[in-house]
Amino acid sequence: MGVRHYARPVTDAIDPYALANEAAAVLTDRLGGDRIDVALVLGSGWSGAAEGLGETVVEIPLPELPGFSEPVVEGHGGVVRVVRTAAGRLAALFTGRTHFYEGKGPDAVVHGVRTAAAAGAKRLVLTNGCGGLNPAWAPGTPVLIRDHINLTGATPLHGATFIDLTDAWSPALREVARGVDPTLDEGVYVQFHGPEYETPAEVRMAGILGGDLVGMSTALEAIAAREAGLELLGISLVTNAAAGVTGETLNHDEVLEAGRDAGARLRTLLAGLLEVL
Ligand code: 8IG
Repeated sequence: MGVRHYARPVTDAIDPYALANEAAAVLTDRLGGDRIDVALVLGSGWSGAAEGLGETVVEIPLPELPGFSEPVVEGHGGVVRVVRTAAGRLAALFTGRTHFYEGKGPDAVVHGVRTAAAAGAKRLVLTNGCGGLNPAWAPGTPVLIRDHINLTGATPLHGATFIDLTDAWSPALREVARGVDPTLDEGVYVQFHGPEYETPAEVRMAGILGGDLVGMSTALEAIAAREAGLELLGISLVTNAAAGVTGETLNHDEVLEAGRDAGARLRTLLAGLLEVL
């Protein structure tokens, strides 16, 4: 390991990787020294899907771990719950994520991912709520992320860290997911800065660029996950047709509602995944 050089100054003078190690140390300490096997980040509409995934070992409010702050979006829980899965593995479920639009920077956005990796996770499931470009995806439809387009202009990487993103979204894990639910479609996720939803023209642009799903998370986390060597699976819950696709207007309530309506399907999907991940 050489000295890490920063292209951007870490303004709070804290090494984000060291901070993730600290958070992981607190987490594994609470697990009696055990390390986790897999981590899941539960996005908009997904928190209900985390029920019944295993026996809770510990549940820690994220602000109790170094480097995390209180999430700002209603419907985001802000805890890490570690469950023992039916397969006997330890899964860390993160509810409540820090979004790029909060302005705390990419390191804050990916802190949970780095913490999960530092706590021993080898596999990561990123979920989100998003807008769908395909009119066939009714609100409440989960879609596997095949690839992403990062339109934030930002990266969680520091310096000349060249990370390969070919197959960043593991084809093998997508195959596993389709084994659990053969009806799952795939799509390309486009991360916008947010917090405003897209204009219809921006949604058309995303489609021209090859996107199928539009959202405000996940791509930056995916980059950090690949830097950390995590095997990555992504599932987007289409909570609304993207702006202009149907002519309906968008609001956050329908996001929460789509999650509630899709709850049973998402729970079954995550439970099935955790039997094999
Ligand atoms: I939930 O339509 C959810 N999140 N950018 N666009 C973007 N983010 C979203 C959307 C959407 N729906």
